[in-house]
Amino acid sequence: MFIDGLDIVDKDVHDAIASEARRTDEGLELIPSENFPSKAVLEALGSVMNNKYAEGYPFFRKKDGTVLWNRTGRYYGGNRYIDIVEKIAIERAKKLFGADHVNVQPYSGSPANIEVYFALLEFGDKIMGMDLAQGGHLTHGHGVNFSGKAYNVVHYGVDKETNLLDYDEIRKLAEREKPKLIISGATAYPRKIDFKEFDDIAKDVGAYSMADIAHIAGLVVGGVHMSPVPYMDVVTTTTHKTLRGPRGAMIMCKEGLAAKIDKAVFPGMQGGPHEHAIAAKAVAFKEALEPGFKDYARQIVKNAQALADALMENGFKLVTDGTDNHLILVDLRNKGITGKDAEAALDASGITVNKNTIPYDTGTPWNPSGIRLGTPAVTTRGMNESEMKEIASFISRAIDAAVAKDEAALEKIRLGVKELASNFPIYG
Ligand code: DSN
Repeated sequence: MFIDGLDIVDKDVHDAIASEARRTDEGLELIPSENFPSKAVLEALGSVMNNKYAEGYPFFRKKDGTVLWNRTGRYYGGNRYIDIVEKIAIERAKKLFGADHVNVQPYSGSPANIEVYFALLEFGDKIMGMDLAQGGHLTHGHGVNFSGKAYNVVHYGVDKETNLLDYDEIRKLAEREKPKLIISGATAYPRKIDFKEFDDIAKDVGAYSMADIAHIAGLVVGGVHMSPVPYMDVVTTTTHKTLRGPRGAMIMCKEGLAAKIDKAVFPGMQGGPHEHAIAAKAVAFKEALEPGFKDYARQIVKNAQALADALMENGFKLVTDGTDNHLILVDLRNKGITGKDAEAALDASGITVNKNTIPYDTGTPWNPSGIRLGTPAVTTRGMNESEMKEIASFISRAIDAAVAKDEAALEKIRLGVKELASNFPIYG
């Protein structure tokens, strides 16, 4: 039974998957939150670990908080191999980030963040996070999100002149508002974040500190961004962005918060953990512990800086005039094109980016004034600074062609992109 492959069982889905593989192979993925995990990660993800229910944990926590690693804490039988894998994932994650405690069960970044709030706060408590419109995340208190509805939110943003975080202003806001939790971390901030300063502010006003390092986790592991783990009460991250694992997330915390966090994840928010994803996380953590991962992380930043410089040479205006990390926020207002139209034109040229608001944007999230680019996926393919110059030239020509409504030029660029991409196969 069940021995036929996808091509026999479901041609529609098979063909769509094959087309998606071709799209990524022939194009350039520049969305900063995307990446290509290894075949080994994908193999674990598509394994029999998918089939098992394992509510609970691979350890038993006694009422007094003592953790017994030699006793299972599962509510279902048959979990001896699942326990092996989840324990490996936890141990590797702890080693990778130097964390006291790690919960590897969160399904993704948004659940992970909500789980932290659920663990540390009462509904209605005050939280402080970065405004989505200025580079934060939906779950950092946006009004349309659960975080903005269940909690009383105060937002900080970036300085209007410099577009940088202003820690004095953030401190003043925290002192005035006295939030119970201060969230740091961003999805569209091209500069380094001083997590120690955020933690100092939180401690001084009696708030919990939390960093969401979803975007930069791989850079933290690679030593090219400050780690918040030594300072912050809690750190969340997805596992699929710069960290280059499967889609998923994890929560790291100080030992004293471990029981609260675990209880908020299960049974507080989630049921059965996705053990196939946890197996794939374990594989990705092993890869990230290899010395070569640091070279990859360093190259992501070098590539982003080379791409930023080349874009500026091509007349693009960048928010903060450059980048220290993996991402670039382009302000398109001097180019006579919106983020939405630029995204479409680049897509037609085989270059995938996403439209994005820039700080103090007068456009809307659906049609903003910027685009967001990043280098993790092209770095994984083995590209370096010289390819970044070529990519900047493709982007510049595509934007000019879009403004001139020159579809033939877009097609020519697409062929050039395809040729460049063909030298860097993704899965061999
Ligand atoms: N959607 C992610 C991003 O693209 O930044 C954040 O969750």
